[in-house]
Amino acid sequence: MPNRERPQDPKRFKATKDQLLQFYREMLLIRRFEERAGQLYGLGLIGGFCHLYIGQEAVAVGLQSAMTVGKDSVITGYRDHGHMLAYGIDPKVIMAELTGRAAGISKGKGGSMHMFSVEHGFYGGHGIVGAQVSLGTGLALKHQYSGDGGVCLTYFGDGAVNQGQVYESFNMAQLWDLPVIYAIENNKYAMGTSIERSSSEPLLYKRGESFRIPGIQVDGMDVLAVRGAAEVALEWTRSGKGPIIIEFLTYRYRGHSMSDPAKYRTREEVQDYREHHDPIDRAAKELETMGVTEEELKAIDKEIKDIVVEAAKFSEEAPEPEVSELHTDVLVETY
Ligand SMILES: Cc1ncc(C[n+]2csc(CCOP(=O)(O)OP(=O)(O)O)c2C)c(N)n1
Ligand SMILES: [Mg+2]
Repeated sequence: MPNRERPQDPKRFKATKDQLLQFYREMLLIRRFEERAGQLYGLGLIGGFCHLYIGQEAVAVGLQSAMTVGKDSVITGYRDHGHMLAYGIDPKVIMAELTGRAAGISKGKGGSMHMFSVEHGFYGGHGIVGAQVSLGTGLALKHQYSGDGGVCLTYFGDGAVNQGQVYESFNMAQLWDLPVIYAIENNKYAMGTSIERSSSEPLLYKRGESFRIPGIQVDGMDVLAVRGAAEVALEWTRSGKGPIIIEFLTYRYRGHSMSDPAKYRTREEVQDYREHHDPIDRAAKELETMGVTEEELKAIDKEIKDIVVEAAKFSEEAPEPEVSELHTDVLVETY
């Protein structure tokens, strides 16, 4: 019988000081890592595409904090460095992948958009908009089939949401009660196209209605609201009720990729988000009310900067892949 039950309304997560400090640290790591990646790109050390996650940190950090590495799986598009950092993957091997070095997580052959770590249950890193939705639904089928209790967290954007394969996936996921959380990161733009220009139904959490998939909308600039929604979604999927959609209202501060003329939005709009809705500033203010001092926050900043400096140094000094690696990992088998 089709499911008509609704998930409960998510509540803002009541974090302890230590939990919020951890979220703060992880968001700051993503911010500083991405800033450094932007600089390395400018210096010509990173080739190809590079999509930064700056502004959206609370989504990956809040969601990943509720997942179980080793049991659950995660898949996303090309804006993937932040998700990997939030999943606890070593910044050094991510940065080395960006600079195309053999020590990179995809041996320096995947670059910014194609990073994987099966060990962490991280299945990429996909350049084809929307492709990760059907793949993520397949990963959920694997969890169900093998009875491993895992859930697949499938991220995609407000642009990907208009892709046809998304709806074929929704249909199957609901029909088979697959354990998948569809996390829509609505940062209001798909390259230079605003959601108003592209979507006849801009309330993206409703996109599962014709498949009877419940959806909730959450402030994606508030890490505790994100974590609260993650708890509801996990309870729903883990108890066998099938898929759920969460729409995160978020914003990217930088261009779509490093080569973006940014003519489709005003500076004032970006400034407003940076000044009034920044997820890291918000967490810092909340930590201060919990008794964390400015000095303690500065010490964390220093600690994070050191990690990023070390990752950048590693990524610049590590050797490039051998020429003999050019034809490896192209096909699973040799023909
Ligand atoms: C199938 C396909 N069509 C078009 C593109 C070109 N493209 C790359 S990113 C992008 C926009 C996607 O926007 P969104 O889903 O909102 O994700 P965001 O970049 O905002 O994270 C497009 C159209 C592509 N990579 N794949
Ligand atoms: Mg978008």
